[in-house]
Amino acid sequence: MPVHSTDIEEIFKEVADLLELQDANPFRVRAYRNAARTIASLPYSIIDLVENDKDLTELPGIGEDLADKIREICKTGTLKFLKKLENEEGGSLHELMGIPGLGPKKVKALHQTLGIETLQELDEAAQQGKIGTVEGFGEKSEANILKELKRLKERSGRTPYPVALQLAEPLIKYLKQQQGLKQIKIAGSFRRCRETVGDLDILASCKRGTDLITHFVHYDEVDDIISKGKTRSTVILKSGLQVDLRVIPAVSWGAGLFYFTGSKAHNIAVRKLALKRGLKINEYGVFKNDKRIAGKSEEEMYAQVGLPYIVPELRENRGEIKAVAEGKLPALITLDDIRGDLHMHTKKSDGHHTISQMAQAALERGYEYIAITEHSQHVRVARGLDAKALEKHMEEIDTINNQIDGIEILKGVEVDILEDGSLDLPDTILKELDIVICAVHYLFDLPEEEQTRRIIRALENPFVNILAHPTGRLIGERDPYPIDMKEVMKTAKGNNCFLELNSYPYRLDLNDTYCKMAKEMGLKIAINSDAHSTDGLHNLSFGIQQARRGWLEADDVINTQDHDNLKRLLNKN
Ligand code: DGT
Ligand code: CA
Ligand code: CA
Repeated sequence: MPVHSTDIEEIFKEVADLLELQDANPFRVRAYRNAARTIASLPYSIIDLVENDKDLTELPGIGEDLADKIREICKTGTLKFLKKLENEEGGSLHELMGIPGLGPKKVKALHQTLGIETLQELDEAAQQGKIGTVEGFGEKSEANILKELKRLKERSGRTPYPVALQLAEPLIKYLKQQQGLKQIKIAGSFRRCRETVGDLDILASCKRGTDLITHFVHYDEVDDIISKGKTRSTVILKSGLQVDLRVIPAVSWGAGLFYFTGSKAHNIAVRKLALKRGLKINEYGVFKNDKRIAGKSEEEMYAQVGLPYIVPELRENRGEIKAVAEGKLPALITLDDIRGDLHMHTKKSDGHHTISQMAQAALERGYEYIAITEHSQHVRVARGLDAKALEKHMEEIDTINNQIDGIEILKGVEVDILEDGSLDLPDTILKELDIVICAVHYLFDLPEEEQTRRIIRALENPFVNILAHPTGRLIGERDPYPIDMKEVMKTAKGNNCFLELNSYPYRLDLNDTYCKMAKEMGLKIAINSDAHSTDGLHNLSFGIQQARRGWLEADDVINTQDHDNLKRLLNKN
C-alpha cells in the first residue's frame, strides 16, 4: 500500500490529539502538530525525500526522532507509537475529535462523566438528551453534535474531487500496465468535474477484457470485490471509494464514454432528440433500424443527433442542449486565460512563504500580477494584521515589487466583515490599497436577513472590491450560511464589486450554479487560489473546473484582464 504525504500528516495529527487527551507535555503535542504542518506545506512530497535518502532534519521542526518516525511510516505504512497510544486508556477517543466543536477538553469531559468512547455512543447519548446535562455543554451544543453526526454519515457517501483524483491517478497508472490495453478513461461525475464524486466509473477497451478485470481486482488498494464479471467489475478501495470498471469494445468506445459520463439527465435529453429523428441511442452506439450509424467517438454520436460536441463539464441538462442548438454554447474559460491571482497569504499572516517567494512562484506560472491579501486583525488564529502592521507590510510589498521584474504585486488585504457589516480596518488605510477583499470568518449562523444585510453593508464600503468565498461553505464540513444571493449579487454589481470563486478545493465558493447566476446578471467573478504557500497557487485549476461547470467565459472573469484593464476595474471611483 503506497504511503502518501497526507498519510504521514494524518498520523502525526492523530498522535498529537491522543497525547493532548492524555495531558502530555504541550511542547510534545506541538512538536507533532508542527511536523504535520511542515509536511503539509512542502511544495513536494516528503516521500521523495525519504526515497532519495535526504536528511529530513533539515526541515523546520523535524528532529532525529520525528525523522525516524517518518521513515518508519514510509517503510511500514503505520507507526508503532501511534498503535501504542491507541491501545492505551482513551485511545479510541480520537475519532470524537473529528466532530467540530469537540476539542480534547470536551471529549475528556464526555468520557469521564458519561463514559463515551465512540461516535455511536456519542450519538446515543445525544439522542437521549444526556449531553446537555454535562458541565460545559448545553442544549445548543447537543443539537450541534447531532447535526454534525448526521453530516458525518452523509459525508461518508461522497468523496471530494481532490481525494478522488489522488486515488485515481495511481490506479489508472496500474491499469495501464495491462498488456493489450487500448484506451482507458474515467467517466461519470469525475469527468464532469463535480466537486464530489459518488464513485469512480472507469472505462477501458482492451484486447482481452478478462485479463484487465483480473488485473483490476488484484490492485493492492482493493479492500473488497463486490462483483467480477467478464466485462465489468466493482470493487471498494481501502479508502472506502467504490470503483466500477467496464470493458467496452473499440467500435462503441464513444458511445460507452458518452453514456457513462452522464449526467443521466443530459443522456435522457439527448436520447429524446435522437428519438425525434427516429434514432435509438444506447451505450453501444446510435442506431437506425438496428444498424449502428455511430459509436466510435463521442463527436460522431452528437453529430448524428444534430449537435456539436458538448464538453463533459456542461452535461448537466442545465440548458446546454438548447444553447448549442442555438449556437450559443459558451467558449469556456481555461487556465491559460488567467493572467494573475488576486487572493493569497504570506508568512506575515497564516501563509508559509514570503512575498517574494509567492511572486517568484506566480512568475513561474506565467502570471502578470498577483495581490498579497493578508488577514485583518480580527482573525487572531491567522495572525491577522492591524492597521500599523499592514502599513509596514505595504511598504515591504512596494520594496519587493521594485526589485522583481516581469510581475506586478498589488497591495491588498482580506479584511474581516464584522458583526454589523462594518470592516475590521479603517477606511483611511483601505483607501491606500490596490485591492480590498472582504470576507465573513465568524458568526456563520445569523438569520438570513441579518447575514445578507451584514454583507451588503460591507459591499457598500467605497473601497471594497471583492467578496471572498461568498457562502462560507466547507465541502463535507460546513454548510453555506443562509444569504439572499440575488440581493448580494445585485449590490455587488451596483457598487462595481466582484464576487470570488475561491479555488481551495474544499471551498469552491461560489459554486457552479451561482457562477452561472452571476454571469446571467452580468456580474464578473475573480477566480482566486487563496494560496497559503507557493504550492497552493495550483489550486486555481480546481476553480477553473468549477467555473467551467458554471458556464464562465474568459470575459466573465476579472483576472483574465491585463494589468491596465484590471486596475481600471479595481478603481471604483
Ligand atoms: P456519482 O457517482 O453519484 O457522483 O454520479 P455519476 O454521474 O458518476 O453517476 P453513476 O456513477 O451512478 O453513473 C455513471 C453514469 O452512468 C451516469 O452519469 C450516467 C450513466 N447512467 C447511470 N444510470 C443511468 C440510467 O439509468 N440512465 C441513463 N441514461 N444513464 C445512466
Ligand atoms: Ca460515478
Ligand atoms: Ca458508478
